[in-house]
Amino acid sequence: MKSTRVWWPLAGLIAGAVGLALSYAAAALLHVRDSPVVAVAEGVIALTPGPVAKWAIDTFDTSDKLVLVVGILAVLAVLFGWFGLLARRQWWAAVTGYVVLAGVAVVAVLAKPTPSLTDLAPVVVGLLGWLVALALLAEWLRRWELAEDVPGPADDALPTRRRFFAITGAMAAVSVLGGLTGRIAGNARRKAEQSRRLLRIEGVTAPAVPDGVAVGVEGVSPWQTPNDAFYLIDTAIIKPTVAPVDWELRIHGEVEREIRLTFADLVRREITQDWITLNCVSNEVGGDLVGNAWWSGVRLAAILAEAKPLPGADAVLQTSQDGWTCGTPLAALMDERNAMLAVAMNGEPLPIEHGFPVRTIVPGLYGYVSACKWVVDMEVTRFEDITAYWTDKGWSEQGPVKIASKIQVPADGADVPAGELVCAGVAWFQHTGISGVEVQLDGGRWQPATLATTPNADTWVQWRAVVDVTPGEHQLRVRAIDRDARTQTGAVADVVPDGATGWHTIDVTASS
Ligand SMILES: Nc1nc2c(c(=O)[nH]1)N[C@H]1C(S)=C(S)[C@@H](COP(=O)(O)O)O[C@H]1N2
Ligand SMILES: [Mo]
Repeated sequence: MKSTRVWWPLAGLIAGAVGLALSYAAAALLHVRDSPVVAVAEGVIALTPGPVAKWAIDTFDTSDKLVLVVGILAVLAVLFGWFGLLARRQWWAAVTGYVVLAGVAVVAVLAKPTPSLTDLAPVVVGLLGWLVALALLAEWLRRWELAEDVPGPADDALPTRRRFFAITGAMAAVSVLGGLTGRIAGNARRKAEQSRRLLRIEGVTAPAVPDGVAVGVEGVSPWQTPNDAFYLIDTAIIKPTVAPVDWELRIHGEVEREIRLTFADLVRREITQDWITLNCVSNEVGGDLVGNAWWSGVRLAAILAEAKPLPGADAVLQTSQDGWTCGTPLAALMDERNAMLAVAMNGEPLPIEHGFPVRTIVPGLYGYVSACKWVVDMEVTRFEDITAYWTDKGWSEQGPVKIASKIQVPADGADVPAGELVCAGVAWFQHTGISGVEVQLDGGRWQPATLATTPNADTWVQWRAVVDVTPGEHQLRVRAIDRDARTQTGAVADVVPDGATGWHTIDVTASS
């Protein structure tokens, strides 16, 4: 076997790294939000069928979407090695491989909302990087092979071998430099962070947690969820970084008057503020995809009234800067509830992850049909004429929240002392409100819990109850009652298509 043999896949791998690094640097320098690899990863997310998406939401922390990027890089590494092997005898096969990969990236980039020619430049740079790097490496590998073929002392091959290694080193350096350039130039995030830090919005006040909202049991979610503890759900790997000066919202479609709002236009209007609990349709019974914050923003009812929706319109198709969509009932945006274009969360400008500079918040609707982060477009339309991101994956067109309750203390599976056992947790049914919570021990009689207070019907409520447990194993259940005196159903439903139902049930072991 030729000693050059193992170097072909390595050359392919290094050429691959050069192309990726250069395209990453180009994306950063040209302010393209997604490098081609990230665009492909987001394309994979967009094409993921509903059941797989549900599994991924349950299985991974949503901030772990980088796993997908790493997976794509691993697949690429294998392909690059193979292309290197191919290049030895069939140069055109290797070139075809790179062109096909670039083609996949082009499709992913063009699938993004409002793609431009600039967005394609990183792909072109990457393809050129691959071809030039592989051509150079292959050239010197071939010379090395030829030198080895010449009969005589083996050291005849030494100069070409050295040359090949020098080029390999140079290519590796180019990859590292490209990567560093991308890191340093990719400062869109830093700029957005800076504009966020400097932003002061008149009328936004710090939250003051109302008296009496806590039952005072350790282990229950704090009534106000801090921003950095608030759950995160979105389809973006690289979060949109929109500076307020660059933000504009277009309201159009079936309206008498199209409206365009800049950030300055928006915050010049009257600011509304409220405590609102937001939750995700993908939250399992007992799950954590729910949080409560002090939201500040501008009421959508007033803005939409100025746009004057035409008779027959019943939906608003919202689109985010990264192309995510949701269909929201027009009525929920225009009735008396505090549906808003939110600009602040817990008294601070929205964190970038939560939709900076502007997102929608609608009390009483699941996030997937209402809470559009980085919102830039609202089309007044009809449900019969649209589909949206999650409805395309099998979720329901309408997503009113369902009544829910959970036990947080004691924890499921806990060992507890026998005797009087303090149980506590939260319950929510935004915009209808909770009037009671009941707990049940071992399938017995439902016992009323004590409720803390709430400032409105749009937030969760903490509850507390005491049950008497004998030594041994026990089962605890909770259910809530809404302000219209309807009791939460015990019928079990999956999160798909429109939210889970069933009583949260836990097991504990008591000992004396
Ligand atoms: N742009 C955008 N907005 C989005 C989503 C998204 O994927 N992209 N996910 C929605 C869903 S399913 C939920 S539950 C809420 C979650 O908001 P949070 O991440 O601020 O908690 O955002 C909604 N808004
Ligand atoms: Mo969600």
